Amino acid sequence: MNFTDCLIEYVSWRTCRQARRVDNSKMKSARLWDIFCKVIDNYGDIGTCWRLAADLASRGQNVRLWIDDSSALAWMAPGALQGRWPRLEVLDWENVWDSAATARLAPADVWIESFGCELPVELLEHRFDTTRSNRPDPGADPIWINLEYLSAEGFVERTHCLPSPVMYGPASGHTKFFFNPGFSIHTGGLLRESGLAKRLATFDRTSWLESHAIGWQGERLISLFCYEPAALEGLLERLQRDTTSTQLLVTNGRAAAAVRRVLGNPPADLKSHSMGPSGSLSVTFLAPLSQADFDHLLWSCNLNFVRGEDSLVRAIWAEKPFVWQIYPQHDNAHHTKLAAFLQVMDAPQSLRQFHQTWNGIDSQVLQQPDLTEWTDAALKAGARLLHQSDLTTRLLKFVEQLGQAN
Ligand code: TRH
Repeated sequence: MNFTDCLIEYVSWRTCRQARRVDNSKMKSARLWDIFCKVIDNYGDIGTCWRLAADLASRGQNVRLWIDDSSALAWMAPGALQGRWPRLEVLDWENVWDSAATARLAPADVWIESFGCELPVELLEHRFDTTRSNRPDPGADPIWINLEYLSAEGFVERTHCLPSPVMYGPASGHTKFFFNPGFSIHTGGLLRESGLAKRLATFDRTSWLESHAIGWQGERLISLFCYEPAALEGLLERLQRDTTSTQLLVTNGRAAAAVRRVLGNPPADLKSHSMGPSGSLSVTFLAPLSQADFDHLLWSCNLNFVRGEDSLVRAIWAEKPFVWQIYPQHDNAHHTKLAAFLQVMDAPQSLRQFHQTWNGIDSQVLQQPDLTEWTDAALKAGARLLHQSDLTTRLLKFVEQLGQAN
């Protein structure tokens, strides 16, 4: 496709997008979705893809999650690898490359290519190569969605839903569509499953803490999910000196390793540690939690430190104050992304300053958290966002529109 063709396609798509409404009488209720996920590092890619897969399946869609390293699902979504989640199947990415295995599978109605993971050539050949005898029905090409990372920056609205024509390779001439998660009604929105409000309203903090063997005497609880912030030592010092006693609940993995380093690398089996005058700060190291229990952790705490995009969204829905450590990028692009998010949050100055220091954008002594002001900001932003429809609802509608246009 040359540049003029692209332009024509773009203009006709924009016009179409403004004019078309979903015809509910023609709505296709259940589709087969392939979600493709490559784990780069950390848990964000798999965490988001699994959450989307589970949410789609809970709404009656049939979903296959293709993933190159599914090991984290063992604790993040117990039963997922054993096929115990209805309408949801986890498949090994390596098999996508095996055209014989792929040919045996029913062709999907929708492809979700997550976070630029690039679909394997063999799969594209199988689906689009007109010379192949076993090619699935060419009239039923998949609706191809490019799922992007969450951001509050301006480009998210501008590029949401835009077509991205494929210019070369076996899929040349076909079109993917951007789907951008975001914080406004002109974006793809935020993942929020249907039963969340009810779960939150009936949550019992005391029993959850007991069931996880977290001894709690009514002290302030703070959760810690982070990378290796330079200000971590400053946080532990500040909490020790505070007149209010605190229990810091440290998540498994990089956060725990970072805290252990500050504590001088105590034995690996140390589960809790007290510091400061008369134990004003106690540190508890947690086992890996399921995504549901990760929510419960956030709901139990008076302040949550989160990192990456998926835990950020869960912190917003938790109705508690939170601090975000954004995933750092080499060119410091995350500074602009963080500023855009704080703007959307309408964050007070004290919270903006704390984020600057926590994210290493400045090297000030870490400030005193202002939980009253931060709680107010978190509740207001959460309430604003709750009024908007969730990501899966918007995605289903978008796919429906594209399906009707075909
Ligand atoms: O793990 P992350 O830092 O993921 C990051 C970011 O998404 C980043 O943008 C991306 O580029 C990079 O990965 C590759 O943070 P995130 O996004 O919050 O994902 C964490 C997931 O892990 C989330 O789904 C919650 C889940 N989780 C649990 O289920 N149990 C746990 O005990 C913990 C600590 C996390």
